[in-house]
Amino acid sequence: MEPSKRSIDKAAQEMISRMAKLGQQNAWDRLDAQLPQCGFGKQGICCRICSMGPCRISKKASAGVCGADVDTIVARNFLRMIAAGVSAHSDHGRTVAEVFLATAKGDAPDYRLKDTTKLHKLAKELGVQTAGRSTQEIAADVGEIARAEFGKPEGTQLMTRRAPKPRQEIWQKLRVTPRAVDREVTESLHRSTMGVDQDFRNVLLQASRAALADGWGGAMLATELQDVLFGTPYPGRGEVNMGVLKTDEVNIIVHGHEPILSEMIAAAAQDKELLAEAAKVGAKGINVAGTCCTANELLMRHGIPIAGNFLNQELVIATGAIELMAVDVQCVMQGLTEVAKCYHTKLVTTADKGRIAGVEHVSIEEKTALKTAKELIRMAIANFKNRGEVDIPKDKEKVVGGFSFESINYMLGGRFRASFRPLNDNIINGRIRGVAGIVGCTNPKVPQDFTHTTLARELIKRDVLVLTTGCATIACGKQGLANPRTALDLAGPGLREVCEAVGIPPVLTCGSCVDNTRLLVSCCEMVREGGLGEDISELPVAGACLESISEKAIAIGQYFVASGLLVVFGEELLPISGSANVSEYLFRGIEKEFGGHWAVESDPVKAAETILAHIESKRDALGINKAKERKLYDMADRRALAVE
Ligand code: BF8
Ligand code: SF4
Repeated sequence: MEPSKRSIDKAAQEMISRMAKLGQQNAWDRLDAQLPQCGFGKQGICCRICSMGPCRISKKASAGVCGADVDTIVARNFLRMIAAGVSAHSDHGRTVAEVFLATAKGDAPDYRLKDTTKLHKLAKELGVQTAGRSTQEIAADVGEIARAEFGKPEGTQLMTRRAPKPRQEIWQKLRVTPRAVDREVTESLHRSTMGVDQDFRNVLLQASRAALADGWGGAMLATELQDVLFGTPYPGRGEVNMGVLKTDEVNIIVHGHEPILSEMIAAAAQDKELLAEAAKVGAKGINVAGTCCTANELLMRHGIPIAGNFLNQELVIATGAIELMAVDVQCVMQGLTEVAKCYHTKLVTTADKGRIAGVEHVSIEEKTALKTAKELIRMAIANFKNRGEVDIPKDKEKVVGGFSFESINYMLGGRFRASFRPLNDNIINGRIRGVAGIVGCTNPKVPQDFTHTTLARELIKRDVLVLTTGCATIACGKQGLANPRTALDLAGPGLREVCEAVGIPPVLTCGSCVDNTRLLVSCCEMVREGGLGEDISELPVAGACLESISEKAIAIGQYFVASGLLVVFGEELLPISGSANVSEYLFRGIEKEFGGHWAVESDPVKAAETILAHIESKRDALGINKAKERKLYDMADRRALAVE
């Protein structure tokens, strides 16, 4: 297949061609080898939960051996995907909580609590006494409470109290306010095991509860604690795409998700001794770049360049310029091992829970993290001499990263009156029609980055402010959409005016996948600020992921939906089509309960229309599309008043 059909990213196309010429395989080639893929799996109608199976639903067999019908099977599979997605984000969150706690107690000497303002806010929220206590003492209490959220024996997730009251009441009424994260994951697995929960509606209610334990629990805690530990992101410049790799420096890629490792590597790369060692082997410096969500974490906080997103991970190695790739957890393709073997690249796993057969493992531990990071950098320096031919694509784009909830608040309102008021006002007056979150992955079934960026373009053109996370952020960055200079020209007049006044691009880079919780917090603030209804479900806001690969993306989608939002997904990427009842519930029925719902659409232009129609219907319901009749004073009115 033509490289241009595989990716719209020019650098990726170049590397895809190079790999093809050299006879090396990547995810697209392996997808080709898998075709045609199993139609039962696509529709979610195969079950291998017990050994009477595997069973699949067909014209011939309308039930599994146990009698499970198609609705039960599809719903159970959906629930299991969500439980897995929740477990991934939340295990990440737990690791952060552990390092946070160790830092507070002085047991992790290489980490610091960087944002004490946020720590105090969090402490207040969690009921931790701050008066007369040291930062360390406060942090220890916050850390204990946060860690307990994963496994506490009773009570519900504390972060759910951030949600608007009517939203909390909906969850209470439906009895889906999430309890401990571990409990929700465990119960999901239990309920979806053979012979337990066999009412698809009940199964799907648990899917909502488990997903909420992610969005308003594990993932939200991951973001909050990471901000305190590593600093809350504020806008800063960065660069994205393979052109960030250097021909004359030692290139190190950090890949995966937990900033626990990458933060240390980023810090160690500035060590004078190591820089001198690099110079000794003829390298002009040590260049750290990221792929996937770890990359987003580093860009957000330090402006460290991003080499690519999910589908770029193998391609960056094919540049021949990577001395070392350190990976931790999630979205790390085993295929990396074969590509790395074709080059001098040293692939190293660092998380004990994420090893790869045949790959060197250097375990990172909180007590000795910096030392380990330095060791890894030394391995990279020693490997510099083994470089062969190098072929680095030139492509890179400038981006502005670092849009946390706090920084958006600050940008909108200013230091002394940080506030979402200007955003709400501009939504009410119609300059901005609404807000859309474009999130998630890149999938070889879809031309890489195509849907994310087309959707983003379509939306900003129609005055919808776009917030991005995960690999979608990187996709938008690569196409110049996170650069105010290039992207503002693509925005509609209203959005452009607001963005120019505030000094932000029309596509905001909000971080990694766990940082989708920043979008939830922003929604809460929009409600709290007033004028846009009493609940998240009333907001002219939607989410989309048309290139999803991951169970995590499904968990995110479900917690957005259960929080009251519309979520549009790539059609073949939501494996529920085998059950008309499950589809009907998730596309429509769920809206009556939660106010949010799923939709599927693979064409990004049509997806933009779906989102826009949703936004306009919310605006109609709020009465703000009648702003002309009940007009608020605009600048022209104020000027007229002043003249009188
Ligand atoms: O958590 S966006 S491919 S890297 S799953 Fe993975 Fe998807 Fe990328 Fe980050 Ni999120
Ligand atoms: Fe088949 Fe039922 Fe066992 Fe699933 S649980 S594999 S449908 S017998």
